[in-house]
Amino acid sequence: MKPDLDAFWMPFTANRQFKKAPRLLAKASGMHYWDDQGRQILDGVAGLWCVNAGHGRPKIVQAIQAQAAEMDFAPPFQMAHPKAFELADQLAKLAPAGMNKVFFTNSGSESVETALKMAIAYHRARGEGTRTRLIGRERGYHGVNFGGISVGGIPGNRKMFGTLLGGVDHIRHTHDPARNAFSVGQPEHGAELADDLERLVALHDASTIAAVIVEPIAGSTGVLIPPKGYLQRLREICDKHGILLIFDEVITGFGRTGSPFAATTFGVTPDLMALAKGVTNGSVPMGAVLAKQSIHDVFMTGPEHLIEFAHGYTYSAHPLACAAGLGTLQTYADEGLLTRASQLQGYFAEAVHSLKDLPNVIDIRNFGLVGGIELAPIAGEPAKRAFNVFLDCYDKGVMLRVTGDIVAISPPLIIERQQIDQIVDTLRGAIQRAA
Ligand code: PXG
Ligand code: PLP
Repeated sequence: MKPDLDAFWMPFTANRQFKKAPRLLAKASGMHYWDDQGRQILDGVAGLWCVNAGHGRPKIVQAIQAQAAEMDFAPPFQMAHPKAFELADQLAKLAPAGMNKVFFTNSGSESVETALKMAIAYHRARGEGTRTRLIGRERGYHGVNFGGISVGGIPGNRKMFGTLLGGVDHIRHTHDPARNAFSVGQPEHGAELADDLERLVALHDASTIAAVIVEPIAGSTGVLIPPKGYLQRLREICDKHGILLIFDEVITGFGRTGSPFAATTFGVTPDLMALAKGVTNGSVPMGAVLAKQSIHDVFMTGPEHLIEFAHGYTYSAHPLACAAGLGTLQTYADEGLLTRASQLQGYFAEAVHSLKDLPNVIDIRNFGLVGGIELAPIAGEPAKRAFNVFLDCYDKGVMLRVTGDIVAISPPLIIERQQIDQIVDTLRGAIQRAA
């Protein structure tokens, strides 16, 4: 029995195309989905970069069920419940040293807005209220709210929505196929692209800049891996000018790069970190911002009965999300999932780079358990070749993501080697058929 598809205006979807040939998922377990016809589909993208421990994990399911029965909701303003503190404590222990304050949100987009507001308010609270400017990066994705699309660097996500947030500028992206195509892991060339921040400092003056926000690895715009030394250089320039560095780790968080966070993998500690997705394994919506103690402490002045940071969501630290988060972190710990990508990345890299000689493959990029395969567009029809590959793979039982003419792979971290082979073999056939 098919539902009536008319009313649901689907997010980031070609609605008319979809409704002519819907792809309906009905069930999920471990590495797989099943569609409404009972067909099994291997999950090559962890749902949407979020189901890092695989689907239907018992500790997460049980935690949500028990919490729903015990207490459905607790107001987060001037009230709280114990699991919020427990989860915050555990996240702080996973985070890079010093990032030990946790502010809960409900999505990556909300985490981004929260981090941007924290950055501006932080400077004001410490007496440098001129630092209001926010710097993003071309090809950045920071969710879909106004702050996020303003610092974001995806023209298609920005152009329909007016003048956006004022006082925003962008540094250059790091994608440089002329020098770095088919790099295995971090590209050699491009650390100097971080110096583009110096250009904006020279233009605007550091005294007007609050923060720079980047994804350590840009996911949504096609898996752009930071060149060797780039993030370190960005950190140095921020420090030199008193600018806060925000890492958007919505995709890179929770084991994707081989350690808990990209910050830990690349050895660069930001001042604020935006998280979501993997914090609950995608099971209940939740996001979080991790902040350095020193940032938090600036707010903790003034009369004690007054609210220090005028921000928060009705569903911040929602009991179901906190329960799911605790079950998720337990599952990651039990199975060593936050470092599993470091063991599999050699095999994964070799597998994805085996697609190198196929027709129209113009670049392959990888790090940890994330891969991007860039295809030459069909003349006059950008994004169509990769979309055809996506549809073909789905038809053959493998779910992937495409953005433009780039195919992204980011499987659950429980993946086995033969499942990596299945993804790559299916993709090989689809790329050949799309020639
Ligand atoms: N920042 C980053 C770096 C993200 O990848 C968000 C913020 C927003 O999170 P929410 O939970 O508000 O969606 C994301 C989300 C894709 C794709 O096609 C990626 C995301 C979302 C939708 C599609 O790669 N990432
Ligand atoms: N709009 C109205 C009218 C509200 O009362 C609220 C919250 O109380 C919101 C929006 C914000 O909702 P949320 O806290 O879920 O982000």
